[in-house]
Amino acid sequence: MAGKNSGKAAAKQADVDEAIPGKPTPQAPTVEEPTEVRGPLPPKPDQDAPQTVSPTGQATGAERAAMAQGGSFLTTAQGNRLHDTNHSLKAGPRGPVLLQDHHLREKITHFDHERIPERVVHARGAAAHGVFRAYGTAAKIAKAAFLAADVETPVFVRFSTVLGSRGSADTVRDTRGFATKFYTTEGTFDLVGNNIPVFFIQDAIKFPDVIHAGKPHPDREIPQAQSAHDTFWDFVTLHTEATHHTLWNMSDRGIPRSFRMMEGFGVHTFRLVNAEGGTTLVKFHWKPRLGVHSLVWEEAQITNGMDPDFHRRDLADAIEAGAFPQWELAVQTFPDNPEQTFEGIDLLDPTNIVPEELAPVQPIGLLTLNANPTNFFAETEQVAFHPGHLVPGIDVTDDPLLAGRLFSYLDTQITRLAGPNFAQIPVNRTHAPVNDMLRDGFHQDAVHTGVAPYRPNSLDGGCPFLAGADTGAYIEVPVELPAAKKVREAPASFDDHFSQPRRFWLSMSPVEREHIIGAYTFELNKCYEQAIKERALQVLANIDPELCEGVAAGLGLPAPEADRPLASVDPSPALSQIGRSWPLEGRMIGIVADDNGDLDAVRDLRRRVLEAGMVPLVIAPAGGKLDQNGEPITVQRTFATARSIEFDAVILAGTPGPGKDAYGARDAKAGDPAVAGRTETDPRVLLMLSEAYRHGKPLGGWAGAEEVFHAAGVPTAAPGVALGSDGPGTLNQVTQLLGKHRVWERFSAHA
Ligand code: HDE
Repeated sequence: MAGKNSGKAAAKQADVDEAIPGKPTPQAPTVEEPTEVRGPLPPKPDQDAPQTVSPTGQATGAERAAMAQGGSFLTTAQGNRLHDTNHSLKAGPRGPVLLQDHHLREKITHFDHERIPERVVHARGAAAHGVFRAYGTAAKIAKAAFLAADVETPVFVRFSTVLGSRGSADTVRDTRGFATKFYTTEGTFDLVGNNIPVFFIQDAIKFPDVIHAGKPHPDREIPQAQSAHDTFWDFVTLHTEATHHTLWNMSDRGIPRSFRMMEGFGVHTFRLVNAEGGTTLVKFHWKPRLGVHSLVWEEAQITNGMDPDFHRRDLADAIEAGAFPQWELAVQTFPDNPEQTFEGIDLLDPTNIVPEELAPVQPIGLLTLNANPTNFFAETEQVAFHPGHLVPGIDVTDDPLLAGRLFSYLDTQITRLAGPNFAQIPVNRTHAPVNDMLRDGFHQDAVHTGVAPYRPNSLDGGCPFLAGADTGAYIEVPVELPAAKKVREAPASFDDHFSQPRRFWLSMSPVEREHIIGAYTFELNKCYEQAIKERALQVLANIDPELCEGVAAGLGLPAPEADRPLASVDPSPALSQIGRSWPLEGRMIGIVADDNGDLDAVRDLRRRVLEAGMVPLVIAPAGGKLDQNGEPITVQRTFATARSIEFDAVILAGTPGPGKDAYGARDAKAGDPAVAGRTETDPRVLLMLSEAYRHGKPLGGWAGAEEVFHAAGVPTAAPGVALGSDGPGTLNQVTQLLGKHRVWERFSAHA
């Protein structure tokens, strides 16, 4: 319709003047309806909606998706067919390359520009597509269409670490990003959260500072993706508001077992608005169906070397296997009082949580991730989140950290995605109709029609019109603000930096406290500056003397006294990760096997592990198949490629009988000089068992397994070592143990 009016560009000036509001417009067309909005931009033919091989085996366009290109012939970007892409055009086979080789120039030029700047933070990430189904339980407090009962909304979720570069390892000690893009019918809503519910700073103006402190040192650019260095600890001990977030980072939350097994938090307090205009303050939570689980520190460090893509692989493998990760979206609700506090907790201070025991976490919908991205760059790398992408029914509060974020995300994409049109990139395209007046700019893909991208106008029939509350407009809540002076100050309530950390510490079980002490001790021992270590101990003394003394002992320094009264707070049991049993879907069970052993038992064990929804990985001296007489068993890991970190539990299956070499003889046969002539269990198997034991993982075996455990230094009477009489019985014991994630009794401080 806009195009229809373009002929009016030649309208006489007098007609235009008369169309301006306020002037009589006798000839102006009467427009009853707004211009037809155009639908979301369709994907380009070569950028169809992401397709993956369906995890349940129904391939949806898989053949096409599996190929890098469509069509039979290789072409240039302009569609000219090519007959050679391996030789440059030369003056004779040994002669100089000719400048006129347009294919060479196009190929190299395009390659030269393949990289874009990585994200300034959260550069390392992995993502998946999915669907969010609302329970309708939030409909009374939020009018957002996607929160109404049973509405299904497509989503794209990106998980990330914060400090590391794009190629850094996954299992570093760090906060994890948990950013969700909901493609709702009313426009895109982004919930850009983290796996830790609080933040280091209370005011966005310090964000460049905290990130400069956490990133590698500017001279040598080391260490990569680590907080264990002087500048980080310098910052967080000088800005004690960072104490709470730092404590969470030093807890097991800083090293999640899997993206599938971590919580997510919106961090800030948001304001929900219902159809009647009533408002409620809320904090958003994501609750994983598989529970909240972590690695242990040594395991995380080994993983960084053995499998730096551990979390990325885990997410993709689980989805491909059909073990779709799920989270419930939930809210804590608070009355929208003018003080914006709840039970004395300042809701505008992003270093605070509200304990679940004070404000229950109420589920409002279910997120299921069910498809891997088709192309990492197109989707995971180019996705652009923004906390300001809001829909009617969800508004922001005056948290000063959130205010800075509302500026930063849009701004950063302009550099990262080279211009202001990144909303047109397929993964960023809204699923709601678009009718904006934004024009031109780098990478403008739309061919806009009409001549009047301004309002009001007379040339495009006065369109587009503006919506009101009854026609789905986003209208900010008209919050009343107290009369105030313009100042650079924080409220006095932002000064309490220790009572919330103390609550967290008191809520931890003994083994979790032991891990926290270990983490602080490790990180501070990596610092060079004595003054920083001493300042850190003072901060810890203000949280709790046991914490401070434990770390001081590890640093070889005296423990200072608290320089203020310790806060009197109740623990929040919900903060502990230990004590419950959880589903085991997608857990990795290492099955150590050998041609020498009972392969029927190995086959049976594999089947039972699969039936329990877990993943069996057979580990044997060499690759290929284990095959005595029956159906061959595929070997997934050899003694050289396996390491304990990959498995949640290890079972010695079908141990060779007495007098036979257990797990080792075949290597010697395979001619591996490192083990030639060995007649004992391969040391790599022993290492795997002793590591798994040290990391609190369930171990199992039967028949001759006891001897192998002894050789590995694993006491068979220790908790969590399941010695059964056969495979099924052993597996039963192992799965019981695994439901609690780890054998906590193995750590010196018991849960
Ligand atoms: Fe971010 N943050 N952030 N952040 N953030 C970015 O935006 C920023 C903060 C979070 O997977 C950047 O697109 C400021 C809190 C996630 O693409 C940037 C402040 C929380 C992601 C930015 C914060 C987050 C980012 C870099 C302090 C949890 C990754 C690239 C005021 C609630 C999103 C980008 C993805 C990314 C700014 C603090 C979460 C620079 C200024 C608090 C999950 O715009």
